[in-house]
Amino acid sequence: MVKLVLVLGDQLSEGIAALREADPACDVVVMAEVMGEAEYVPHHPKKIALIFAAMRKFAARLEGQGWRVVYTPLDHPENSGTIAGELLRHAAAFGADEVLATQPGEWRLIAELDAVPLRLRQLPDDRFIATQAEFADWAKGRKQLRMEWFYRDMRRKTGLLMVGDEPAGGQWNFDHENRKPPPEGIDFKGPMRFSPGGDVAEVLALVSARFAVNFGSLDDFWFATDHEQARQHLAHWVRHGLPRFGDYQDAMMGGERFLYHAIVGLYLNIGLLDPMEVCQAVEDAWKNGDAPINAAEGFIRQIIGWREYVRGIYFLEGPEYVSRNTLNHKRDLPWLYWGGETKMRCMAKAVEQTREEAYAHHIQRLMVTGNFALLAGVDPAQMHEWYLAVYADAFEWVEAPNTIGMSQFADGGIVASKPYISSGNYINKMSDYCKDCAYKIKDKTGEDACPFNLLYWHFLDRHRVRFRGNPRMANMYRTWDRMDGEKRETVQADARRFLEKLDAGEAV
Ligand code: FAD
Ligand code: DLZ
Ligand code: SF4
Repeated sequence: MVKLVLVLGDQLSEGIAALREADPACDVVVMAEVMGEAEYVPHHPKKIALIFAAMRKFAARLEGQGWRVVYTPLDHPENSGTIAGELLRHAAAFGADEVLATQPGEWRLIAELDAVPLRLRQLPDDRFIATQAEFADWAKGRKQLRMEWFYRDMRRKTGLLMVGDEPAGGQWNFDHENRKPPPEGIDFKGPMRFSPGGDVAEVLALVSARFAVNFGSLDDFWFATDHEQARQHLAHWVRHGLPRFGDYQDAMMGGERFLYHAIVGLYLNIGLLDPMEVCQAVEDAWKNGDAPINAAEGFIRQIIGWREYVRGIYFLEGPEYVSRNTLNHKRDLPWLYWGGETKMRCMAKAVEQTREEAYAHHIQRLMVTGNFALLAGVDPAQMHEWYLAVYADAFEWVEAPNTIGMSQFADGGIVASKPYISSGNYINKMSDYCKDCAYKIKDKTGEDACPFNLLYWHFLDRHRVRFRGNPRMANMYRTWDRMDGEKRETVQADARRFLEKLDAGEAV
């Protein structure tokens, strides 16, 4: 009997479990552009275009390999609008009674597939270094799920940057070398850009017509949309960007959107690149003397450490993880996240490039937009939806632990042992934003004081009961407690005034 083989928009890997299990001689691959997936959060138009264009090319690739593919474009007259609907429609058409799927990266869609009234098997997505069971075993009985310990196991498992049983370079982690402030100039011209060919242009026209109201610009679409292009992009970055990736990993510059970052998350997460292939390219560059160890280790840690770790957390913690709100933060997401006017240059720059590129790098996400939301007490669920919508690399399994856990501390400290908060000082040290900002970074109180300076103390003060005993935060509280009482009251009053303006929708 014919089986249907579901391939989702972020499962564009030839070796994906459902395809491995299927028989090209008789089974039918189902791929569908559906409003259900495109609309459940208001995805950035560039993200939708990337996924649709890459899906179309992947479908053609599978056909070239002899698969029978039924592909539903978004504007197909019989498009049912959901993945489940498309499976049912094609099951009836082909007389299929069984569906092979690879487990989606989101609980919502896992549940949707479970509810399809067909015999449907969800096979484990094994495009990762660690299985979900392996992560659960590692986590069992541990008081703290420290990424660093998990990462070391992944180094041993993959053999990446290992010399026998020892870490290459004599250390597991070179992070302390990867915190340089912004350099004078950047000698890397940024990611490889691909001009959209006819098929991609068609997708751009469709997305432009159907998602015109979504936040995000579709202009200058340059993403790779197939495996060959993604590999060219990777080779280009390994040669020109990797050598200084480590040094300036945390730096931020108003005129440089990409610095030395790899911009590979979007390709890895939809299957155009494979995590081991990416790490091996980086390890080879280090072995050949083309990249220093701090760059190679720093990068490989992100992929086999952080990326695998957050996936483990997502599946370990279950579907309700995304609604956690340990700090009971309730403020609505300020309009400035959708492009509303703001005088804060760091926020304006991060949001501007998010709108134009569907990209911001890690420190912009964590220490600018994430930090501001945490300090201001924004509802983490609304932050989660925002991050999931606006970044081309955003899929819930990777986005949610980063937002709910690492950035907003809404999981109570599973991912982060203390909240990632900072005053304006950190942003000033790591960026060139502050010198051209309407606010004064050195001012701690008053109309012109950097809002991060005000809100930092406001956060610590309002969460004193929870965090006072955290040894990693004791210094912060000592500094606050040593401050003159009148000054403390002024800081609090100024912070409250700032939040009132924010809530009133004023341009802050
Ligand atoms: P680089 O800086 O060049 O790093 C290389 C790769 O390492 C990334 O592509 C990614 O695959 C991996 N990586 C690095 N840090 C992390 C991390 N913390 N978690 C998982 N993988 C990591 N990453 C996503 O892939 N999708 C998301 O939806 C996402 N949402 C985030 C939300 C918040 C609030 C924060 C703080 C971080 C988020 N990240 C997310 C992690 C990180 O910011 C991005 O992976 C990175 O910015 C992507 O850019 P890049 O490809 O240039 O990465
Ligand atoms: C994100 C996304 C979008 C925008 N559109 C589609 C689509 O039309 N068809 C599809 O198969 N997948 C799409 N995706 C990816 C899914 O939402 C993704 O598989 C889940 O979020 C799980 O990671
Ligand atoms: Fe951001 Fe404050 Fe610096 Fe302005 S002064 S850019 S608000 S950190």
